[in-house]
Amino acid sequence: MSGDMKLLTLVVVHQHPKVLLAMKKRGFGAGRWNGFGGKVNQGEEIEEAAKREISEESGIEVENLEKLGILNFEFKVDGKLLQVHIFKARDYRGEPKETEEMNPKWFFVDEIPFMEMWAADKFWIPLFLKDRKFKGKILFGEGDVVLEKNVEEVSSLT
Ligand code: 6OG
Repeated sequence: MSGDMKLLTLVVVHQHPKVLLAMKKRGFGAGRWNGFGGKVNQGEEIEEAAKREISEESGIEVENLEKLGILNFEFKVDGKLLQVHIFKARDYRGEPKETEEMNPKWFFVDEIPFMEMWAADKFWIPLFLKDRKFKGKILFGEGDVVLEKNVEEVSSLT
């Protein structure tokens, strides 16, 4: 992994036929619906970070996470590199509540608001919904448009 690649987590709760997304109210990706997540801290396990972030951002606790994807995002404008580890949660404890960072909402899987989400989401969410594992790389340009994409199903993420 390159030196300045940031490691991030993303958790989507999937209770078919619905998924739990949240409107990001501030910071990176504000104004878009997304799962919950954030930066992995120094010395922290990735899965541990994912559980911590969903708890901080929504008030719910998740125990069993299934890692389904690893995506590398590159931003042409500033050279930023992100590696996002994507997890599915099927069950949780507590009730999702609005926090300073996120406002949660359930969506039917056929009503996912892709127009108000990161532009690459439509390439991996269909795999996610089918419990398929995937890896990929996406290059974003000005205005966060997708310039290049390569997302593929894999048999194992390791
Ligand atoms: P904080 O910087 O707020 O965490 N994230 C992305 N999610 C999607 N769906 N697409 C992207 O394409 C993303 N880039 C980052 C990872 C940022 C949160 O946003 C996610 C984290 O959950 C570029 O701590």
